[in-house]
Amino acid sequence: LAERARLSRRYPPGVPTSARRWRQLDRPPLPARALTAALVRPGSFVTDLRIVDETGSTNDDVAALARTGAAEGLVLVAEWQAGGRGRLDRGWQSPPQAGLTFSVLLRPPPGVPAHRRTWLPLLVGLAVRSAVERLGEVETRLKWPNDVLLGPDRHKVAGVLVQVEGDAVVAGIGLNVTNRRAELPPGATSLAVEAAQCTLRDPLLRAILRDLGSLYLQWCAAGGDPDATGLRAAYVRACDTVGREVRVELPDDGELAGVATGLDEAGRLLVAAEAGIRAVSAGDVRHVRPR
Ligand code: BT5
Repeated sequence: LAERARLSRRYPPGVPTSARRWRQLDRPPLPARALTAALVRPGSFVTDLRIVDETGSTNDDVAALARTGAAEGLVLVAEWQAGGRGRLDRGWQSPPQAGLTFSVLLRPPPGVPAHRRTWLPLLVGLAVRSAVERLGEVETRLKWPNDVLLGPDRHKVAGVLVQVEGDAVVAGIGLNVTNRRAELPPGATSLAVEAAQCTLRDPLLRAILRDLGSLYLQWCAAGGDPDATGLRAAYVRACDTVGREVRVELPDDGELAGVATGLDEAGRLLVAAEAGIRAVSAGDVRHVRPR
């Protein structure tokens, strides 16, 4: 009854909004006020937290806000995205309030050279991984460049989409939380499907933003150096791709087959192929498949 009363306060009768679709007792909305109180404080990494019921893509919205001069640390969370984006021409789909879909605005300081910004997708993946492992009490692996894998079949539980917008960088994160198997595309999983200890989006969002803030600020303080901060080593330890035979699909160039031997100083995957060692960057890769 209390839950029903709360929902009818949120969506009072006579408000014919699509919000009524969101009434799902097992998928409560994010508590905007409590989250803001916990995350937006003087000196915090998060400077502005906005939660909307619905949008096209949070990455598009934050990119637009970046163009108008919005400050670093702005976070936009959508309870549902009509046009969630993956890399290249792919999409990200998740039912309302089942997962976390949000974007964070970063403005790396001038002390971080542009060529080191390519570490950001990997840094964000590490932050999502550490938060999910701590709260979910599960073990995850990373698939280069930006997938977080979970469960015995190593299915994708989270994806990261980082885009550059002038001097700013938009880091988008999609994490499957209570998604049921039938609501997931092939090869995907969720924290609920894998029986993780925590399937509450509120603490998960807090933990991801805390871990992202601390990793990112350390990295900025080190001028983006991937070794001074231990970022390269941490990524390689967490990553399933390095050390494997892989096939990499390149949009223009066909396919590259070889052994992934490591990451170069820009976070590119080094693939030892017949023709020699080649570095592939996240933006140029369509797919990496372990063989
Ligand atoms: C990604 O792309 O994995 C990056 C996804 C980033 C999504 C977030 S949500 C908030 C922010 N706003 C946005 O518009 N985007 C970001 P990629 O590596 O290209 O993988 C995309 C592929 O993942 C798709 O082609 C599907 O096969 C698969 N996919 C789609 N929805 C999924 C889901 N919920 N869980 C797992 N895989 C999914």
